[in-house]
Amino acid sequence: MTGNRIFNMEHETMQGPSSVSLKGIPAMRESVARIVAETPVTDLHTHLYAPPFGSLLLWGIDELLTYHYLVAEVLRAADLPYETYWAMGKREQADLIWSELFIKRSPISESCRGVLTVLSKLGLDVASRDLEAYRTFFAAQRIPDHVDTVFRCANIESVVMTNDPFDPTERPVWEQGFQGDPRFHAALRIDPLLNDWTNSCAKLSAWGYDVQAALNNRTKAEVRRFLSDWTKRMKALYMAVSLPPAFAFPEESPRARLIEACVLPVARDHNAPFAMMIGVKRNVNPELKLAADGVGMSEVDAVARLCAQYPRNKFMVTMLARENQHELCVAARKFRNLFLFGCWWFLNNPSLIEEMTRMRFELLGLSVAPQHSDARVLDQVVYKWDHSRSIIAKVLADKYTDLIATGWTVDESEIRRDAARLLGGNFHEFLDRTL
Ligand code: RAT
Ligand code: ZN
Repeated sequence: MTGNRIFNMEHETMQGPSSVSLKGIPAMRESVARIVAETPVTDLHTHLYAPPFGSLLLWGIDELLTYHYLVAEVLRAADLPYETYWAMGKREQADLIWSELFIKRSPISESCRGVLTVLSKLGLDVASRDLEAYRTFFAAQRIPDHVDTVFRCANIESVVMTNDPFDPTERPVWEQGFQGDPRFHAALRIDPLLNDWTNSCAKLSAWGYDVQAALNNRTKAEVRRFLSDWTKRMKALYMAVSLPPAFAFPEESPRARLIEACVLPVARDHNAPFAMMIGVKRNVNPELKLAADGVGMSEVDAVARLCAQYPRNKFMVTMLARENQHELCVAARKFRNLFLFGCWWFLNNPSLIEEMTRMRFELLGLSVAPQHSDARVLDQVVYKWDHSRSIIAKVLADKYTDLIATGWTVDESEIRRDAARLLGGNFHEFLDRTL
């Protein structure tokens, strides 16, 4: 072989492997891919904000490049002290990430590839590798028009935000009476309350709630009032928390006692699910700041005990460790009040999404929400959903292939119905369900 062969789109040939020779299967696969792409999504967990939240809504190329998933990657690749990176301005950090992860090496990681998918879907010339041209494009966009463009491009109907009443930047927007935006639903995020009761207790007290560090009855009633006030103020679809691998229930800890005495009763009153995202080891390497967190195996039994003990509460659960997924699926078979969602964070990679989606379909049929985006930057929903949709379509088509092999028939209206369930319908149905 001589020279440096260059591969580009013009010369690419796409021939998918087809081990199935049944007549009609290739046409079915095409229909599934098209229908899944055409089905609008309700993205049930993101870190996006509606435009009135101002600078909390991140978007554009420099935000895409400095996504914390890529920060972790650049600080492996680049030979520079952590503090040098953190002392840089955003644009300079983005330049470094572009140079180290896209130019000096091929951008094959899922987070790098995601940036390219976004650029390509927004109509930019990825082959040019012209970062300044991308900056010029984004500088010409205006929020909220850009929100419409991105939602259209990702075919998203609405997203659920992550709303933290303890966040000093976000809190005032709610207090000033943010009236909501049908494209951005709220979720009441209560990590500080459950994972750091000592500091949160002081804050609640400063905000006029009659609470004390000792969780006496008065304090519990006041925490319930706080949760209820914020659920109503935000019109929150659910309450949510992220939890460490060591999460246990029941337990003599403030967290478990607050869940039992405050979170679950308020959730029941509002018929709202309690979402638990379990398995994150916070701050494994503090030098990485937002990118500092890791993963560990968790106790599925803690989830099962909650579901068994509180059959009238609804639980949404995602776990971060790959090793927990099978046991979690089996737990969901046992409890109708347990709804599994998403391939969270370090699991949001094609090989793992495919494995998890296959396992969930095989054990739970269509009764899950196979994905959420976790997008922190508006434009990311374009890649997160493009990549996930094609995997969901592939696995779904494999399952239909198996059905067709038995003599069963599948028509387009049924494919449409199933896709609508997976990309939003199941979530809405679970929200509406009364147990
Ligand atoms: O996926 C992420 O961006 C993480 O940093 C976390 O925010 C995680 O998804 C969470 O919600 O805690
Ligand atoms: Zn998240």
